[in-house]
Amino acid sequence: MPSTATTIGNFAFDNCLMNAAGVYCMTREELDAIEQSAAGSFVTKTGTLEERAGNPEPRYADTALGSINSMGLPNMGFQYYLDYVTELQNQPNSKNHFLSLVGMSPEETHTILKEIEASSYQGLVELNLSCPNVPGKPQIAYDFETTDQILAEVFSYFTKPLGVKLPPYFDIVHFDQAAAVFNKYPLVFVNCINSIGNGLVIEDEKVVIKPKNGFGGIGGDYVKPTALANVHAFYQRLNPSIQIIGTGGVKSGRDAFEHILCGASMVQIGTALHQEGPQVFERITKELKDIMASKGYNSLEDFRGKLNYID
Ligand code: RRO
Repeated sequence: MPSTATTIGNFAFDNCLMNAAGVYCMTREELDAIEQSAAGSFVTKTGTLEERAGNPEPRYADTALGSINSMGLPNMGFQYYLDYVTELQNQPNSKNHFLSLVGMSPEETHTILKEIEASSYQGLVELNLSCPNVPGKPQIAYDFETTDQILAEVFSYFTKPLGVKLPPYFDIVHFDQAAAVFNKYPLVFVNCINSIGNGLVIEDEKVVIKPKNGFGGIGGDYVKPTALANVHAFYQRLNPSIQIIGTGGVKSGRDAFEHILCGASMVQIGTALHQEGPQVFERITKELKDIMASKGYNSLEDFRGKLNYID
């Protein structure tokens, strides 16, 4: 039987599939459901310094080809999630986890990261540089200078394992510029991609979500080619010590296989998890193992990053 086990930094996971931040991760109850599922890990909803209610509803809609959301960073405050992952890490046989966070300003981000640094949490941390839905706040990682400044400051005091959640890039020059910034720092991983920001879905001559007159982050089938391109572009450009987490358009074993083929060490499921529930992990794990078995692959290392080109 092939294994879908993987590692990120010094952390081992029995399965490479997990939730994408924002889906099934707002409360302990939702996180528990992922913990009890076939997923190899969970990531918490991105936490801010203070609790946030987020944008007005309706703020998420499923569509035939995926989803659109403008949640607006609703969360219980980072301390809620920090307490939970710290509690779990002290339990025998607990999975390893990812704690996601961002401040509403660079100062707030540093305040949060300093508290995590001082805490007893020893797991992975994901800094979300790509929320597309807070009115008036651009996606941080589209501004390379600000991203560079934030990371320089962060690594002056932060010593725990840290990765970043990235927005999709759409230009080869931007892949080059972004990779040059990330390669300056001891990041453990980059996670590609967050939703494609500021799409618009219309039904019956009307937008389907309320915030920002219907503009929101796009996920699901629409985004898979963009996600695969970002995973592979960073796999080609980043120092080998910086691993890639692949997120975007995964609803089958084949989709997960393709992310790994592009270089992903772990694969996250967002829209499909929202639509299908935590059972999705068992189904996609089986589909991925079936594909691996049919090709004679026993582990992810047998095909990770080994995308074939046309001569
Ligand atoms: O909460 C959100 O609106 C949200 C966030 Br923080 C994010 O990173 N990505 C997204 O699609 N929605």
